[in-house]
Amino acid sequence: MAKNDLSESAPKIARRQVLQLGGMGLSAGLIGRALAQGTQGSMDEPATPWPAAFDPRGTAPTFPPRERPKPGDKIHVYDIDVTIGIHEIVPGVQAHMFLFNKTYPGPEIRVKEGDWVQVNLKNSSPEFHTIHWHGIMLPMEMDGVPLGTQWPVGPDQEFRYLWKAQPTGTHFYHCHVMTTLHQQAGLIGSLIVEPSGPDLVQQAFPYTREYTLILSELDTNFVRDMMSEMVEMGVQMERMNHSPSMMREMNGRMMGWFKNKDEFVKAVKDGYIPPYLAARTGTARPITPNYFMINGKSYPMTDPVMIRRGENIRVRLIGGGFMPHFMHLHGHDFWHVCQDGSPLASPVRMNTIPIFPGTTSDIVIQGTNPGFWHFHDHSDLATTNNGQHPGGMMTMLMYEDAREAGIKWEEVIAISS
Ligand SMILES: [Cu+2]
Repeated sequence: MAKNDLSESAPKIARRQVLQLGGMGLSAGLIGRALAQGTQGSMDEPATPWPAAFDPRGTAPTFPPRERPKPGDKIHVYDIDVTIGIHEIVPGVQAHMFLFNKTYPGPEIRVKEGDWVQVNLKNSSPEFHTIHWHGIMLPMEMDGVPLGTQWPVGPDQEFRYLWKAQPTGTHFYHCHVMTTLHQQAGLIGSLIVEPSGPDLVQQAFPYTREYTLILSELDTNFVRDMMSEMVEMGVQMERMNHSPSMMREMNGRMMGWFKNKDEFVKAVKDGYIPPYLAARTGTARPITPNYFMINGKSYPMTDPVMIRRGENIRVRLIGGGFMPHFMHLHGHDFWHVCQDGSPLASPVRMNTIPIFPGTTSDIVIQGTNPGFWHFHDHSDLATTNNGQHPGGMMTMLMYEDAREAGIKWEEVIAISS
């Protein structure tokens, strides 16, 4: 059984001194031995001193964002197709959603820092889309903001994104058109930029497995209403395509976009009803999420996070929705090691981590307490499915070697049921 040495301070001080003197070669040997002896469970310190120092000058891009690929540069090419499809959140609950390559979340993009990424976005849906590369330092034209830095990509159109992967860390990508529908209803995926040099997290907490958890939420009623409205609008637009006068009327007013504020104010005075006023469609109402998901699934359909005694695992948490979530792990503390991709100046020990919309946090969980442990949003609304507990943004940290550690889950189940 793994030895928990949280309360023993003297041996750890000695170990830190040895590590600092010995450098990486020696520390790797020690880590191996510590694993073999099952003493890796100490939470007090990383395996090596945290190498990241606070550097106030350090936010400049490593590579010039506006440079172009040179002959011989490695380019990763991804084809991403947007369609409308059906996604199942839990058995019996399906929603029509926009999908990147027919999956929710979309396919993971994982490259090394400094590699070129080319994404061929194809729009096979009847709506407009773009892709915003959240956290990436790239040329403005590749940033994916509709009518800000690019024309939205219309039905049957294609757009090629090209950028160099930087900075290192956990990021994500999402459609930037009407995000309350398009991002909520499916268009999101993880984007991992691995360091080209040493991985600071790996050095400090040698980890053997990693997991990416995209946190999001969805109002199935809102999405259903908006999707039906969209299909209806598509029919109208098809008619408009054959009517020059209607096209003129809509010019500059598509999706609530105007050239400037004055024009918008004047239009409202002249009778234009903005979409946020209920009178426009009769369906406008606040969004009330009723499903809370990890990688597109609600509990009990979420995937468990697996660990073994003495193992370090890295968990990348992505705030992919529009609500904050507070991920709490039972029976353990963990280390918060990266925020928005970058290593913290010093790892922070915690048991509940807030994940705000648009942020990413990397944590390292250490296998110090064998068993089966809840890992969930501590904001209770988010642990429901349509108001019913348990459900939602919840998963389990499961020790693969729990039985060897003497945990008899049959007995636990017998006691609790
Ligand atoms: Cu979109």
